[in-house]
Amino acid sequence: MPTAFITGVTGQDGSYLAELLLDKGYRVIGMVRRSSTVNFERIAHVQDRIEFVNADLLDEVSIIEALRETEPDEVYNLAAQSFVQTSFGQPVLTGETTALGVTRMLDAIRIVDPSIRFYQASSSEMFGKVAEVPQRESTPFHPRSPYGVAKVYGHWITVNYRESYGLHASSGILFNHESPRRGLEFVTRKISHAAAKIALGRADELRLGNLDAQRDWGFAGDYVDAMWRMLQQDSPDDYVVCTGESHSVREFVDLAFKRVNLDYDDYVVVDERFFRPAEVDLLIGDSTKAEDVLGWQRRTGFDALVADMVDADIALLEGKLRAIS
Ligand code: NAP
Ligand code: G4F
Repeated sequence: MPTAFITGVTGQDGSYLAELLLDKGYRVIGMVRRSSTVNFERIAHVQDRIEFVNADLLDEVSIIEALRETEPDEVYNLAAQSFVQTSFGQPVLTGETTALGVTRMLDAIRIVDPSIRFYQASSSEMFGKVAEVPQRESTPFHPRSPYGVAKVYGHWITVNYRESYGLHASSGILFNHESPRRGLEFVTRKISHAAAKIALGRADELRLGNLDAQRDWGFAGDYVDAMWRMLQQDSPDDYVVCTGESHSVREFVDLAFKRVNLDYDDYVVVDERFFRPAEVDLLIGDSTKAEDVLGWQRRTGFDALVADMVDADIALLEGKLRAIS
């Protein structure tokens, strides 16, 4: 039974990845940082099958100890300060966690057991002010936020440890992926949750920023399969994972409100507070390499994703779901 070690196991992707690996028969270790309350909402349904170990991306000794104690075969580094808007207000913390945190993980692996296979959660946000359309593995990076800059660092330090120390370290350049478990501050979940609240008469407006931004949105449950496939390859490499379709925030909000038979124009207010100092206007990826080499395919389309998110938020608000899992 192989052992997988997941950082960020309490996050959206960590919860889907833990499910996938448990289903495959892995022993799953979840690295969690200390907090004053338990935040296991997304993994409550599989919590009894995960072994938890305390460590923090900001503290390399704690990571070394956690790896020594649990002896994993594969490490999936999903932990990060992952919200772009926050990275403008907390750029140093974002750099410490999202950039240097990757070095701490890689260094801990180098010290404890360099045969451990490593996955780094890179991001389409690295393409930023895009140099070509669609974006692929060879597209140059031009990040537009402290988060994007930190992810570029994390990406290149992963490549560097692969080249310098021969680590089996791969980087998944994942485009936006969403689900009913998405954090409430991200635009898709903010919209699905608000559409559900308004439909149930518990809110009467939704304040958003740039409605014209375009993203290549997929379903998180489909994307964690690509992470696992990367670590099963003989050689480490970098892969773009995306749908190859782009939609605007306006299209997402339109579809979400239509799902509850409402017109978004009656409820959406554009609010300057949600605009960013620098924006990524358009993301659309080309995942040919992941499809050809990994045999990866996405299963969920855009319309189904929006419908699932709105339906899950309605069920949550009506008390039919205790938590989104
Ligand atoms: P998420 O829901 O925000 O989860 C982030 C996770 O990181 C949480 O479990 C959080 O723990 C943990 N974390 C934060 N700071 C930490 C620290 N100092 N030490 C240990 N753990 C820490 O993010 P996600 O959407 O699942 O994304 C997973 C990864 O993929 C992230 O690296 C993100 O940047 C990257 N990514 C995401 C997307 C996307 O569209 N979702 C696209 C490309 C790349 P707490 O629960 O304790 O806060
Ligand atoms: O949902 P978002 O906050 O996601 P963003 O910035 O694309 O970042 C996400 O995807 C990245 C992959 O490309 C990940 F690496 C990252 O960790 C994260 O998961 O914003 C999407 C778009 C932006 O253009 C934003 O300006 O929606 C626009 N937007 C418009 N109104 C809004 C809002 N975003 C948020 N969060 N809130 C709004 O009210």
